[in-house]
Order: sequence, then structure tokens, then C-alpha cells
Amino acid sequence: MRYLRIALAALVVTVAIVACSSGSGSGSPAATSGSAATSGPAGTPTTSSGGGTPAEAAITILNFKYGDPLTVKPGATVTVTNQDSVRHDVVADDGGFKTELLGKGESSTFTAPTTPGTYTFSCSAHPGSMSGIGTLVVQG
Ligand SMILES: [Cu+2]
Repeated sequence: MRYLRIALAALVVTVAIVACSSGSGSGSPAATSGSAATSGPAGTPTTSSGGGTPAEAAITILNFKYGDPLTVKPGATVTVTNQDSVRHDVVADDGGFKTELLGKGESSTFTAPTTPGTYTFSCSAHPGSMSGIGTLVVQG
């Protein structure tokens, strides 16, 4: 019991020191868990069940907007759904990918570029208000 108390006291002191030193912004305590977290996804083999291409990412069009920039893997399948009552589509500004015009509630897919980079896209029906406002980030 005595040892447990000492251990607890030591733990409290350690926590206090860490709390104080965290103000310096070194961030070293988080480094261990951070690297462990990043090694997880990288070490995970891609699922190869059936060979079909799963829906990996989605863009929802609402109020003439595509939402936040979307980050996907090279060649990922991206599902686009239009929630506006007017028709919209997704057309890459460099022509690398596109969907057809989608009515309200309709969905379509396109294949993301295989070259990592940041791609902007627009709506062909509303070039004035939806030009270049969509962003797709391809990250290898
Ligand atoms: Cu549009």
C-alpha cells in the first residue's frame, strides 16, 4: 500500500511537470501516440473483397455549394449527390473528371485523378456562381 501511494504521488508530480512544460509548446508527449496513429492506416492493407470499387468519398451539393474540400486517395471513386432543386454537375477545371448534370436527389460518381494534387471543379450549369468553388485534394 505504501508503494502504491508513492507511485501515485510520483504520477501526480509527473503530470504536473508535463502540464507545466506543455506551455513551452514542445509537443513531445504527443509525438509517440501521433506516430503510432499514422502507422496504423499506412500498415493496413487495402481491402480486396470482390474487386468492386467501393464508394470511398462523397460530395453533396447544397445551396449552390460543394461543401468543404474533399481529400481522397488517387483513383478513388467519389459519389456526387445533388440536393438542390436545380440541376448541378461536377466538372474539373482541368477536365480530368466530371459527372453528368444531376437533378434533385440524384447521384453519380467520378474517378479521382491518380496524380496527387489539388483540383478545383465547377458546375457547368452555373459558371457564374459555382466556378472553381469545389476542391478535391488527391493525396497518395
Ligand atoms: Cu450548378
